[in-house]
Formats: sequence, structure tokens, C-alpha cells
Amino acid sequence: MVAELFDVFDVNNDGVISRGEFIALAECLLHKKGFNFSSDIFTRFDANHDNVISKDELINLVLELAL
Ligand SMILES: [Ca+2]
Ligand SMILES: [Ca+2]
Repeated sequence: MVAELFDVFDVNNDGVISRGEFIALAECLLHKKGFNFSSDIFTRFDANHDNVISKDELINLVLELAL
């Protein structure tokens, strides 16, 4: 399920969620849950600080925020 989510939001299919792609994902998912997008969320879940969200990092986000 997360994999599907990932593919939907990885618009350019480069295998990672960039900051721009993450904004679309956050607006779509987080807003419903009452979270506002902030770069804090991105930074928090970009565990290896490479400035993109990998599939593993997205899984952690989904689990932690219970999306
Ligand atoms: Ca991408
Ligand atoms: Ca990362």
C-alpha cells in the first residue's frame, strides 16, 4: 500500500520523493489528518538527510503518523 502511495507521488519516477513531490503528498494526506505541511516534517522523516524521502523513509512516516 505504501509502495503504491510512493509510486503515485514519485511523479518523475526517480525512485525518491523530492521536497516538491512531498509537498503534494503532504497536502493530500497530512491535511486530512490535521497536520499542516511544514519542512519540519520533511526534515524529521528524511532520516539520512539526503534531502529526499526514500521508500523506507515514507514507510516510517506512514507508520508514525498512522496515515
Ligand atoms: Ca521523484
Ligand atoms: Ca532521505
